[in-house]
Amino acid sequence: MKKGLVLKITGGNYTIKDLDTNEVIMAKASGKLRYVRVASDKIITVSPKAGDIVNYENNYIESVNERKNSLRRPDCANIDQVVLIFSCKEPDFSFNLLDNFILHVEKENIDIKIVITKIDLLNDDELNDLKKKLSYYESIGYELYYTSSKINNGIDTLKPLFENKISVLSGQTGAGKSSLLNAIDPNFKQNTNEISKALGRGKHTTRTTELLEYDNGYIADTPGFSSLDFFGFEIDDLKKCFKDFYKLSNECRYSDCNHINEPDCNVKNNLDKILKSRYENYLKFYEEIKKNKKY
Ligand SMILES: Nc1nc2c(ncn2[C@@H]2O[C@H](COP(=O)(O)OP(=O)(O)OP(=O)(O)O)[C@@H](O)[C@H]2O)c(=O)[nH]1
Ligand SMILES: [Mg+2]
Ligand SMILES: [Zn+2]
Repeated sequence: MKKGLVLKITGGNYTIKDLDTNEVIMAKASGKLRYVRVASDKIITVSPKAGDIVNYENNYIESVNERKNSLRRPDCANIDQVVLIFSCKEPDFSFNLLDNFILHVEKENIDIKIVITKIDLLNDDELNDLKKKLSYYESIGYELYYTSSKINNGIDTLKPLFENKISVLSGQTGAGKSSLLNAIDPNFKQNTNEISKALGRGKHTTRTTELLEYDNGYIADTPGFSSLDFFGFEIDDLKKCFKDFYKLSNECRYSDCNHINEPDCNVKNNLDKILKSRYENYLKFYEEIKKNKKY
């Protein structure tokens, strides 16, 4: 059996790269791989996704190798780092969506970097104001980068981040993921599209996850999202994945403290050091997850 890396999937056609010959070929998945198995409350997806190492023969994928990790949104496996792409304007920057994306990636325990795009659309005061707020994320361990693909600002600083890694660009639709890839390497020629003025967001220009070769690694362009659900989340996931809160929580009086109404909560005692929107988003996500659990 030959081994290949899945680069892209379009309508049941798999683009895979043979790991011995480096040849890129088209393949189909054998019947047994084309379903999703539900075991107790866990969903085990056995269909190959981008980033999977598969075993194949005669242009048919027969099995999927064990994954190091896997994301559902965007749909991708074996990721070394997720680079979250958020525009400072058009669409407007959203702390809620940023915290939500961080939560989803932290749940899979994958490294995160944050890139703020379209800085050409802000004046100096606006940009400094955003930087000040976002410095909170640096203080809790997330590297932050500011770029403009349009005026080629900050792009060179990003390039070394991708060496030898499978990186996934993920984030809000219309934030400029595909544009950023084209700025990093014009040979990528990814499709880009105006954001909708009426909806204030992107038009889902990128429809499918695609791994692009770069610097001994791969960068995945992915479809953006305007919101993310909490499917499969437990309150415990939330508490762990807000890693700034998690660090503080070992000094909460109760070990199962939710950091909401409990007495002697070390998170609440430190609210003056936590970005206000971050705690508010925590509360919103808490309510959402609880609501989902009721059904
Ligand atoms: N002013 C400005 N516009 C940008 C910049 N980067 C991207 N854009 C514009 O933003 C729009 C959306 O860019 P895309 O690259 O298609 O966004 P995307 O994140 O790939 O969107 P989806 O594929 O739908 O998720 C396009 O009209 C781009 O020209 C930038 O740095 N500055
Ligand atoms: Mg795109
Ligand atoms: Zn607490």
